Amino acid sequence: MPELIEKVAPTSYMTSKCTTTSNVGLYNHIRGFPVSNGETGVLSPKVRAFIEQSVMLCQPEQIHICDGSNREYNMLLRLLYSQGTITPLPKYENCWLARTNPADVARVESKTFICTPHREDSIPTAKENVEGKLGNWISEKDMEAAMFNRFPGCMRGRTMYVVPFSMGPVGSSLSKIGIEITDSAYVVCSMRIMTRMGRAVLNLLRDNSDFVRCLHSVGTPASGKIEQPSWPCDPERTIILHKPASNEIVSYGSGYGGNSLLGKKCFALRIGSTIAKKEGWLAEHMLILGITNPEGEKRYIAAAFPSACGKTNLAMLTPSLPGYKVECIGDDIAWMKYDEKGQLRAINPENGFFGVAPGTSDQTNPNAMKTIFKNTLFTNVASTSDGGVYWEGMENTLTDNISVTDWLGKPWIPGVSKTPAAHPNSRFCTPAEQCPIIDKDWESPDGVPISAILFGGRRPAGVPLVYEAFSWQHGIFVGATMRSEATAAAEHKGKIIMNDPFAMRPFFGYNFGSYLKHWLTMEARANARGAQPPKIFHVNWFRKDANGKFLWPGYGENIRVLEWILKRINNEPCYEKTPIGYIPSENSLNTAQLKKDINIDELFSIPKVFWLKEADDIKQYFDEQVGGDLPAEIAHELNELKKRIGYSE
Ligand code: GTP
Ligand code: SPV
Ligand code: MN
Repeated sequence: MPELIEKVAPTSYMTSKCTTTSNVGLYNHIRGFPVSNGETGVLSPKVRAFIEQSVMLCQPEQIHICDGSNREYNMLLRLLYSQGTITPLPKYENCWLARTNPADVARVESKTFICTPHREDSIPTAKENVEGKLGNWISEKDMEAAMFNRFPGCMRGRTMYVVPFSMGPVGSSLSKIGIEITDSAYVVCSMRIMTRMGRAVLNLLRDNSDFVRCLHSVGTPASGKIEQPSWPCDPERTIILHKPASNEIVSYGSGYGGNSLLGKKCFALRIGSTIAKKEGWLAEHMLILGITNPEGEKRYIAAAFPSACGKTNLAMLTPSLPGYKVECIGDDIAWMKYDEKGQLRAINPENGFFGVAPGTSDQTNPNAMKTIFKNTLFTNVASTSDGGVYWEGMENTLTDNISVTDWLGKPWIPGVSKTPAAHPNSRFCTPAEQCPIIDKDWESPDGVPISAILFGGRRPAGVPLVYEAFSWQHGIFVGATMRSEATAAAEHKGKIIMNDPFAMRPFFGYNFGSYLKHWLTMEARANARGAQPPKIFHVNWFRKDANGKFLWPGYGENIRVLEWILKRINNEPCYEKTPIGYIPSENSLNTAQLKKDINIDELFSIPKVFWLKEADDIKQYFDEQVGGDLPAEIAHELNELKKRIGYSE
């Protein structure tokens, strides 16, 4: 039983509010703190202990145990409205807009830590005098100190919500349970959309089984002054801590997305990847889609692209090619495990989409547009005078009689205002079941069979539209060497090209070198069951021409790339070998009815000078960032790549 919170709360804080220890009021108090909602009688000893410890540490005004009902959701929306956190969007059905404190708009990777006994359990050993970029480690002592400096009394005057949630369908053998304790009603409402939340989950825990302990507070600045009472936060002291050994997550200071909806990146990826390593499966930053070809053959594909690089869009793609059908299982996270036949199967552990708003339109992602205009919480988008939302990409929805208010609440004039109307990381939080192309098996407890894994990113130069890895091991090298332009999803500024292996750089729960070794074992796991692992591909929708224009139209046209991938899954000989992998052979990528000015040759060119430099950069990255933790197989793949591109030292 983890005792971290108990340890952090010194005895002086451990005094309960009520002076009597009798059972009087057992059903409406926990350690003397009033319970405003929920029965305490159904709490298992472990759940009760977690609440008791958190209550005594955080000293809330009252405790609300969430049941997940509509009544509760509506009550919390009313509360958020009365506090000025959200405003209604009367143009749509049950949609709301939250404007955050402008200092709390994205994940904060520099303040995210993994706590293990030894640094090398969490992160690779970077070269001397080089800043490690593959995660941050914190010692147990420092984690305790960080908590002690922030949490005692942090919920005074606030309600503490207890949010029992399931990642994956309630009761599925692939699902995992967590409890998030938070002082943010916005977080509760978002968790209700993004996870299966409420009484059914508490009931599952009645056998006193374990769960992931998630403690969250939006915090209060050390000065005591809350800048924006409608969005309390403490950006200066924001910290996100994970302790895989005891399945604990502690997050302080931010109410935004991946910082505060702890089921998502913290649990499903960081803690999830450590559990997956132990249990022999994979927890990945991947969308899952189903694709049916005109002959009626259906395959499922998983794809890892870094944050804000196109997962939601690909997961809901509207094919431009006739006869194809795409269905969506998930847009952000995949948990994948082999079945007894050696078939990799994936579930989406989430229940909703927390998707990037800007760029979403009837032209780019019509299925998202059909999903998000009911029961949706928007954050940091712009609003319109007719009670709707607006963001970059929705230009053609504006008419002369409609005025726009930007994400900061200021008037915004199209063509005149110099700043974006919506924050580039503004998001919609919407129920997955509302997606018109949600797959009929999206909640299947057994998951769906995965036939191919895609890696990709924003590569403005040098990287072709698609290539196939030569082998599983080469595919892991391709994942390990992924790079992409930075986006607004985290605090990085500018469009620098960053390494983002497996699109997991901000989300590894353990040493990246061990992660690669774990991936390498997945081939033998399939072989041991008489099967092969899925084929691996790399895609790049973002290559640009000399004028900085995208070479590829992307979005619905990406079906052409998926079609070629389907043919390769069926082992059609529609490829040619290049130094970096297999690309479509002449005429095997369907370009019928594509706009004439698309330069396919440039899209697929593999410039030697570029790849020589890329190989150098990869070598430097591995040497500086991964060092002795790099598996020999991956170092070997780099040497093989160098040989193929004609590298001489
Ligand atoms: P996270 O939720 O942060 O993990 O991101 P995501 O990978 O789901 O990204 P998303 O699909 O929301 O895309 C982010 C941005 O990329 C949006 O502004 C899209 O319009 C843009 N985008 C997506 N697909 C394409 C494409 O095929 N071509 C181009 N040019 N842009 C795209
Ligand atoms: C990402 O940044 O990859 C997201 C959004 O999916 S957040 O939930 O904020 O992490
Ligand atoms: Mn994501």
